[in-house]
Amino acid sequence: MIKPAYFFELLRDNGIDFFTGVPDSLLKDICAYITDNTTKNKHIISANEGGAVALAAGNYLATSEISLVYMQNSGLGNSINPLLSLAAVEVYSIPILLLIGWRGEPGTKDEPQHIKQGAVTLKLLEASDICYDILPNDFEKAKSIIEKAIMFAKINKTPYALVVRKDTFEKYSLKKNIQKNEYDLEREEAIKMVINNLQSNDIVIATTGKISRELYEYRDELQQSHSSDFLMVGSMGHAGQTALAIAIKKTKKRIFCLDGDGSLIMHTGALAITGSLYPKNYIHIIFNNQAHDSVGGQPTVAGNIDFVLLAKSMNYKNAFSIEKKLDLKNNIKKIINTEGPVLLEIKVKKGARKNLSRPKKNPVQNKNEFMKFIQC
Ligand SMILES: Cc1ncc(C[n+]2csc(CCOP(=O)(O)OP(=O)(O)O)c2C)c(N)n1
Repeated sequence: MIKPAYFFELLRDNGIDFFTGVPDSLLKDICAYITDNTTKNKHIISANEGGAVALAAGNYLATSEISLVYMQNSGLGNSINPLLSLAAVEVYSIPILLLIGWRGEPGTKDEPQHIKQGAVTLKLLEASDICYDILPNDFEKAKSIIEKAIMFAKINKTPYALVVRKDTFEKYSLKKNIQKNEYDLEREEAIKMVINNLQSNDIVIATTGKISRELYEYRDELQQSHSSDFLMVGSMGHAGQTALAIAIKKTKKRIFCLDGDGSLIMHTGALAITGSLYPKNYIHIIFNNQAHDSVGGQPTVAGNIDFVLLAKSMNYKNAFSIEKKLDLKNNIKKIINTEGPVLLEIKVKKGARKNLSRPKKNPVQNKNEFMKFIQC
């Protein structure tokens, strides 16, 4: 396996001193190493993968230097537009080294949301005329491939991708931002408190990552059905808009979107669309741990956002922020009964249970049961 330190130093020796992207579980060790060993202006965890490509373009325009853009292959879709209409040789011709975590690699076992993406990852790169190599997990073999990739990108002024398989990087634990924040609520506990206050016909749409997994486990623990919950296991950042469309079609039901701060930041503009439609039955709950907790705990910028102000400016009817367990306990009923669209930010600790399982129902079963539930 490749030591993150060796990879990082090799990039630096080859002129890469600007790093940006959205964290990925397969890249969590190298992402953590970059976070720990760069200053704020040299490493930007972007809102989404397209933003990372745009940042890399800006860095090149300002410095003539190539950047590293990292992402999970799930984020390739977000990056395709700026890759093809900004960085491509036919447009502005910008050198970028892409580092892409290959979830769902054919022949490996992975979650359903990664299967299709994994199967078409190389084809998407080929269709986009982006040259790539699969990164060997032996540093000596990887070294020449990395050097060649950077050289190719620089000479041809083009994006070049390194595709990263599972277990390519050696373990490295994030040192910055590891302290649990001061909040007294665990996310899982906060989810339970919300669920305990729902009625049997309420609908829940949950975002990508551990929020959906914790919700799923809690329904099992309560011996409740999962049919009122739609788990957005993929398509990070879009749970709010799926919830919105359901809310405007199912006006007699309350629709709860359980969102994460990383997910919300990924497509924040969607809040304005929700606000513009005034869905009275829409309750948007953000579990803000200021991190991409599900993929290694890399920080988000959510510690500096006033979500109440943000929601109000986006025309949400009501907005609240809670950070104390007791306040949540005492106010949750009242808050979820106020007129929507409502945004509730719950500030929670980073971290999750180590033994958290994954949904046992597949997405199509989830969809079918959910659609049946919401017809009633
Ligand atoms: C488009 C896209 N980019 C990246 C990922 C990888 N990913 C899965 S969950 C996650 C973090 C989500 O963070 P947040 O919404 O704050 O929830 P938390 O994990 O902190 O509960 C990321 C980056 C993804 N699934 N899709």
